[in-house]
Amino acid sequence: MPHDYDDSNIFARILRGEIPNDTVLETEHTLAFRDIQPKAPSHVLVIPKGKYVTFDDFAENASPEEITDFLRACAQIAKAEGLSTAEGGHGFRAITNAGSDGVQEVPHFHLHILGGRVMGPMVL
Ligand code: IU
Repeated sequence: MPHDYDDSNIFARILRGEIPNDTVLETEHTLAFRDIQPKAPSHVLVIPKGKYVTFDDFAENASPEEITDFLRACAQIAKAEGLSTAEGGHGFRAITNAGSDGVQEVPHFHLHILGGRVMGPMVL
């Protein structure tokens, strides 16, 4: 079944410039901004500019260029936020919620990058 993209979702509106955001990084295919309700000292949402609903939609349907751009942007953010273990940081958690069982609130694929404190065990 194809993924139905809802053009009125809040991240689509951010991408169209209709709603302000606290941008951390923008590349050709990717936008990253601070979560408005941060769950950690560093809480960045990374989204592709393309219209992908979930992680699996993105992984299946995005171009290799979009996927590489997205992943490299994530690594750049971890570094810039001081979280990269390769740069002396203490690491981070990267998570994505997909669909109703994943409790995804915004139907535009996004990765949460969380860091700046010990995250603790995964809570299910
Ligand atoms: P989720 O994975 O879809 O559940 O996460 C959505 C996130 O988007 C959540 O952490 C919200 O705080 C965040 N968010 C935001 O940063 N800006 C907004 O305008 C809205 C939600 I609505």
